[in-house]
Amino acid sequence: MSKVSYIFLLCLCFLSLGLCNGGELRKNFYRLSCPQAEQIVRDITRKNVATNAALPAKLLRMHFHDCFVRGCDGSVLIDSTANNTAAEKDAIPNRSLAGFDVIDEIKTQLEKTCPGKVSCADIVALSARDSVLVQKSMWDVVTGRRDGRVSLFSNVAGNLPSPFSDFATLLKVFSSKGLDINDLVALSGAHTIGVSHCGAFSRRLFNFTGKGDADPSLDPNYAAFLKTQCPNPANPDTTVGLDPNSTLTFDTHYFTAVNQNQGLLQTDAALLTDPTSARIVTEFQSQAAFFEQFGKSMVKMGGIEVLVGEEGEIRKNCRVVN
Ligand code: HEM
Ligand SMILES: *[C@@H]1O[C@H](CO)[C@@H](O)[C@H](O)[C@H]1NC(C)=O
Ligand SMILES: *[C@@H]1O[C@H](CO)[C@@H](O)[C@H](O)[C@H]1NC(C)=O
Ligand SMILES: *[C@@H]1O[C@H](CO)[C@@H](O)[C@H](O)[C@H]1NC(C)=O
Ligand SMILES: CC(=O)N[C@H]1CO[C@H](CO)[C@@H](O)[C@@H]1O
Repeated sequence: MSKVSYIFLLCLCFLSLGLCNGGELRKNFYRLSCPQAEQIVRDITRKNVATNAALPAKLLRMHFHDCFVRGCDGSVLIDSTANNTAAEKDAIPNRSLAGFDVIDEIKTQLEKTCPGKVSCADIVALSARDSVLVQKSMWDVVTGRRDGRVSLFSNVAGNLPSPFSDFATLLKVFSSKGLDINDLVALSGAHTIGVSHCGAFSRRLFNFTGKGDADPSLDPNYAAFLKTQCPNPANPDTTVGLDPNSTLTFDTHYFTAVNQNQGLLQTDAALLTDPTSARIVTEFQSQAAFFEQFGKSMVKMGGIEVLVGEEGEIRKNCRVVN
């Protein structure tokens, strides 16, 4: 590369601000300060997954929510207090987040082993990776994130995409985080595990276009099945698998389902409404293609607007700022 184009790229990098912050993270950040850190996270995560098969979906989604709101700074973990009665956690899209107890268990052990060294934001990033059980780790988590001191309900709207977004909106939200169309489709593939409450999609089932019908882009048999699970009005506690026939396995089945008009959320279905995105959905029916891009996209997502160096703090308790 010529010197000029190198400098140009460097400038581009600084200009795009938050988008390049992930570059300051590195592999094995805790090699000297807490050599056991990654092993402790992995052991406690795996121990909990062994008795709770629903946990990987919770931890993966927690990392997504953390990164999209104020960057991957652990702000999603902070509890509301008398002084800040509306932390991120209490915003509506967060309602069904879970797994906070596992993060606490990991943090407690890390504070015993190497006090004040390992950030909550890194714990979230590592445990998201370690919870997803495939033959081998799908990506290397770079570490060195610092914890934020702010968590606000009011930061959630606009940063986390709503499940009713159309394709253009999804792409816009992802672009604003430095993520492209490949990242959008690959990361949506996280919906190959986990569940959704009826409220996130039931409007697709009843009177969708005002003619008493279901969303015409939804497979009619699947819509009929969903109506049996989520009658109108639905029980607010009922959940349905995001990937109809394989909720617990991290595989490519989500893309098969989306391609057969069995994407559960409007945003899953929306991936077929753009030709490029639709082509990528088809490509990701290959496991090698999906896993490779998912790993890359998770690393990119894990670098969104991170705090590094002397920024932020290392929280002692992930639920409260020091
Ligand atoms: C593309 C935009 C996205 C939208 C609109 C979206 C929306 C949703 C909604 C509404 C639910 C159901 C929540 C509930 O009712 O309990 C959900 C679940 C989930 N999301 Fe997403 N999501 C998106 C992207 C992502 C990304 C990027 C990831 C992770 C990389 C992710 C991981 C998950 C997981 C694993 C679940 C299942 C959670 C569980 O089983 O408790 N999602 N998502
Ligand atoms: C709440 O805010 C007040 C005034 O800023 C401060 O004096 C007090 O220590 C805070 N309480 C907590 C629990 O942070
Ligand atoms: C369906 O939507 C239309 C248009 O908004 C409305 O006039 C009609 O009353 C709705 N039907 C039902 C059963 O809610
Ligand atoms: C899921 O299973 C049902 C019943 O076996 C089948 O009709 C449906 O097509 C399957 N969906 C997908 C996406 O494979
Ligand atoms: C507004 C809202 O539903 N907030 C919920 C967010 O999640 C926490 C923890 O699960 C609930 O206690 C809140 O009620």
